[in-house]
Amino acid sequence: MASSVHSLLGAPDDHPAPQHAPRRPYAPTRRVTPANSVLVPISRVELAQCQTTANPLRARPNPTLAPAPAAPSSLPPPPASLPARPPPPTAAGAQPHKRPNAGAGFDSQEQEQARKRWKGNHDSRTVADHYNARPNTDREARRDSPIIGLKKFNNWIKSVLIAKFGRREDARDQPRVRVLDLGCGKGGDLPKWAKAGTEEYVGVDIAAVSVEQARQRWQNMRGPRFPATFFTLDCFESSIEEILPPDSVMFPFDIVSMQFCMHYAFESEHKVRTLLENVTRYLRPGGVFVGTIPDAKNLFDHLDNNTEAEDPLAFGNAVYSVKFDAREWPSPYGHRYTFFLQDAVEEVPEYVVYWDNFVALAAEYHLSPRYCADFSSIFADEQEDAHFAQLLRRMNVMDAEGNAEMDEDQLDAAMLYLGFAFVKLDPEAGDAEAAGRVEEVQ
Ligand code: GTG
Ligand code: SAH
Repeated sequence: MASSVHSLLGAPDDHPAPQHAPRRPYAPTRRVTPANSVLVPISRVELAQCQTTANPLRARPNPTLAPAPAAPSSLPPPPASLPARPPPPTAAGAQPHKRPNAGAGFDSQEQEQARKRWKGNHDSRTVADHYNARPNTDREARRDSPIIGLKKFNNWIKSVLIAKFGRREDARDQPRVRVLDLGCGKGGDLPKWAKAGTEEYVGVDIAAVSVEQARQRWQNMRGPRFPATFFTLDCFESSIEEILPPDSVMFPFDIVSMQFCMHYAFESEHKVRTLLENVTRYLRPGGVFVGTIPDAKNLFDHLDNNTEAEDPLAFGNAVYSVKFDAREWPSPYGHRYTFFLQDAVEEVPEYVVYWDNFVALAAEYHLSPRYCADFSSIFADEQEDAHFAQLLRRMNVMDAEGNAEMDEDQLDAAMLYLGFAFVKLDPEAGDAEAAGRVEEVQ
């Protein structure tokens, strides 16, 4: 281990390098920060990243794990093998948990509370560690992202969904909305919510470093800012009641948003039920739950069309890869695959969302499906709308000639997803659909 570190960094001065070892000049080719940044003190967020994340690249290989099967040649460099499934929990509470990824700015009492809220298992920790370790590139560096076209396209899709469902339809003279953004990440959707006329925003995420970055982005937002608060929580294990202060739930939320996040919950029914509790707990009747997830049908179509591949459980291209544990799974929960997306998601375990099962479960929480469309349909339909067509150009998803910034590989990765919206029904107001469902489950 030590020798490999030395060969990368050069030997330290008190241990002169042997004559035969040529010194390597320090000449990094892919700097993340400008060359003068060593003179800038480490930021609170960087410090939290160092303290709270496990860099998988630094992990020693586990000799007991079988080597990963060879990936098809078109895939990016083969990722490490899947993390082993955690052992089933025992009555004693199983393994010691790593501390929650408490971010910068927490005092020790807050850290203790965050620790108590941390009930995550192995896969949740992998997800949180991954997102905590993702660098917060500035807008300029973002332009060099190899998937910048895909990111812009995703942002256009989310803008469309927010414009369609993130406004109050029933209050023309008071159209402003209170938003709960579960899995808010670094707050990439804050500008979209600002455009949608948000009155108040609450962002929640399991990754404390991302939460802190979201808070900073909100503080740096230009123009009039809506009030916003940010919290760290595992939304699939703990109740938002634990974190939301009484004044922030005095009025219900109009919108709950969950972008590129919900699929992580489908590890177990318990997690999905906790998520649905959190979505609906403070959502007003008539309020909307809007989100984006991988489209299971699309995933399986890719898998089934992959007949030439060396590994029948894997597919992908130069920018992404998907590798299933198994093609068939006996339950609508826990059907796991590992997802890699260049410059966004590195080897993170995800779970298939069986849509019909989810709709049935959501009905128990008075959520009625209003919209479900894959990204290619959303694109085909909404680009017909003059406002959204203009937005495609303004957000640089397409140029004036109608050429997309995405290449074929990014396009394929982008089209794996779907967008959805549910409305919360009100059984007490005699809403027949909701009342029927409630009777069914009682
Ligand atoms: P990210 O984690 O780099 O965050 P942002 O910088 O906020 O995003 N994405 C994420 N996941 C989990 C998936 C997935 O599972 N599948 C697929 N296909 N895509 C996924 O990236 C998060 C983004 O990655 C998501 O939105 C998805 O598109 C994708 P980014 O999109 O780069 O920026 C969002 C907005 O924030 C842009 O309009 C920026 O201009 C704006 N912004 C505001 N302040 C800042 C700032 O300080 N820095 C940067 N970089 N952007 C800022
Ligand atoms: N919604 C943001 C971020 C998407 S990335 C956007 O669209 O840009 C997925 C996010 O889900 C990550 O920030 C990750 O930390 C969060 N997440 C995953 N599991 C979670 C959980 N159990 N509770 C809360 N957030 C979770």
